Parts: sequence; C-alpha cells; structure tokens
Amino acid sequence: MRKVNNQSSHNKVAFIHKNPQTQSTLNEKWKKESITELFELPFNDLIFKAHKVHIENFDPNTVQLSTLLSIKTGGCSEDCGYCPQSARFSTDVENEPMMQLSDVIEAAKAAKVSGATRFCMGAAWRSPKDKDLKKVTEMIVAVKSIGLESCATLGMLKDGQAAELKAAGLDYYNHNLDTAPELYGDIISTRTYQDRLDTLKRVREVDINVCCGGIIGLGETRQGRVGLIHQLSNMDKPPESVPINLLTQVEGTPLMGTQDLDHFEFIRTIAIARITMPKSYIRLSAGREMMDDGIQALAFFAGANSIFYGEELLTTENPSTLRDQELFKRLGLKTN
Ligand code: SAM
Ligand code: DTB
Ligand code: SF4
Repeated sequence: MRKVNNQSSHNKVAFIHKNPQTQSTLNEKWKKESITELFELPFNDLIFKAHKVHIENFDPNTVQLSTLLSIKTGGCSEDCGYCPQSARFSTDVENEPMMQLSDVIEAAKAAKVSGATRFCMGAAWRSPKDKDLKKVTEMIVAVKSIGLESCATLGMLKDGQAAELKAAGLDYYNHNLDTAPELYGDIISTRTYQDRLDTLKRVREVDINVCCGGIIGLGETRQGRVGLIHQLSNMDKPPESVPINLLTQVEGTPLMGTQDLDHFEFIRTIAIARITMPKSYIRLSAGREMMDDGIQALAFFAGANSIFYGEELLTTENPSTLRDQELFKRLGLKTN
C-alpha cells in the first residue's frame, strides 16, 4: 500500500532552499507584463477570452485521458520540496523497485479498457541508468502494441537516451519546469533550471512530443505563476502537452502546510495557459482530488482539455474513474 495522505493546513511559509537561479534567455512571444495583465482581468472576462481561444483551436467538448503508472516508486535522491518520493523526507511512501514488464502490460490493458488513450510511466529517478532505460524501452514497445500512446517521465536524460526512447516508439516525454526560474532554487537544490531545459532540448531534438508544465500553490506569488507561464509559452515550440499541477500536500514533505491556493486562481492559470499556448493540450493534473465538480467544469470551460485519469497519480489519490465518467456525462463531454 503506497497511497499517501494528502492533508493540508494553512499559513506556513513554503520555500525551503535558498539557491538563486539565473534566468534563461527567451525569444519573447509573451512578455511578463502581458501575462500579468491577463491575470489582472476580471475573472469572467478572462475565462470568456480563454474559451474563445479554446473553441478556435479545439473541440471544447472533448477531453483527452492519460493514465499514470509509477513504474519505480520512492527512494529518489533529489530534494524536490513537494515530492513524497524523495529519500530525504520521511513520508508514508514505500519504496518499490522497478515493476516487472508483465505487471506494466496488465496496468496498460486496464487503462485502455477504462477509456484512456495515453499511458504515462513515471519513475522516481534523478536520471535513468542505461540498464533501466533498456527495460523502459521494452515497456514502451508493449504499451504501443496495446494501442495506447506512450509517455514517460524518468528524470534528466543524457545524450543518446532520448534517441533510445524515440527508437522504442515513445510519443511523449514529461519533464516539468515546475515553477519560475527565480523560484526554482527555493524548491529544489539538487539540480538547476538549466538542467531541466537541457533535457527538454534533447527530447525536442529527437522529435518526441514535449509534455512540460509545472506546479502552482507552492507558496509562490502571482508573479511566480507569471514566471512559469512566461517560460512555457516562450519556448521555441511550446510543449504539445502542458500539465498544470495544483500542489498535493503530503505529510513529511517540506511544503506540507503551505497556504492553499484559491481555486479561482488555479482556473485563471489554466485560462492563461490556454491563451498563451493556444494549440497545446492543457492538462488538469495533480490536485483534482481536492477540486469540486464546479471548479473542474470551470477548468474545462477555461481551456483544459486533458486529465490524468485513474484512481491513483504516482503515489497520491486521484478521483475515481466512476466519478470522472459521471462528471463527463453531466457536462456532455466526450473523451479521447
Ligand atoms: N522524477 C522525475 C522528475 O522529477 O522529472 C519524474 C517524476 S516526478 C514525480 C514528475 C512531476 O510530478 C514533477 O516534476 C512534479 O511536477 C509533479 N509532482 C510531484 N509531486 C507532486 C505533488 N506533491 N504535487 C503536485 N505535483 C507533483
Ligand atoms: C505531472 O505533471 N504530474 C504527474 C505526472 N506529470 C507524472 C505526477 C503528479 C504527482 C503527484 C504526486 C504523486 O502522486 O506522487
Ligand atoms: Fe525525485 Fe522526481 Fe520526486 Fe524530484 S519530483 S524527488 S526527481 S521523483
């Protein structure tokens, strides 16, 4: 049993490390000032604007379903302040070695039966060892043969590793920027923003679709959220898939006790991701378990068109497939 408790409490200063990062240079399509102005719009004006962008680019009544599986759980060397899988924090997560191929196949088949179209395999690694990567490539081949799109999130990739994943047929690589560059060192000290950008470059170079987003509700100010969107939307090619996670607070992690983010601010962030990245899939990710149906409905209106679907994320709970199916029915949403 590795499901962990995600309770939250209030009024704790969130940031833990002090290790300022330098800002990368961007070819600016979206200026911080313009993104800030979007955040400052009246809520109704903002979500109306976002919905207009949404309907110009997507069928607003269709949601893409991705199912997650943790193929290697816990015991991670990194110190990401939000993560229950870091070996440095004392959480209820039980470490588990890499899963057997046959168990992954079983989980992928079950995801397909439930209606998912993409299967995302996550590993609690700083970066994969070559022998581990080989096993993951076998999993990718198997997932593809079931008729699912494949996605993997394995940490930082070295030269050559992205090409191996591509050769196995990997469709998407998930690697999040997590927050604004200037805040990154407050949340993670064991790697840099530039490390993340370097891996994303390697993924792009071999033509694997990029899944890249972040976490909000880390205790950042609105300017922090502006900084994250500024990075994502100004990438040479914006990510095809943008997961927006709301911090899931886990007992034992340094960010446990962070002040909860107003859910309307979460919706604003979804709307601004939609406006600034009109052709990307914007995914409601961690945090749906804490959202009521009304907030999720608003998120779909504001431009979210993908979710993590299945009872579990990596180590924490997600809404049941039954609850999601009922919500889709009530909202007249189709899935793919
Ligand atoms: N170890 C790899 C890495 O860090 O890239 C892959 C797995 S890691 C768990 C994938 C992403 O999950 C993180 O980048 C972060 O955005 C998200 N995540 C982890 N813990 C979270 C939490 N408690 N709440 C919200 N998102 C979280
Ligand atoms: C992403 O952006 N969110 C997912 C997926 N990519 C790998 C992970 C969320 C993890 C939430 C905490 C957990 O379940 O351990
Ligand atoms: Fe490790 Fe990834 Fe968790 Fe960071 S987010 S501690 S790298 S599993």
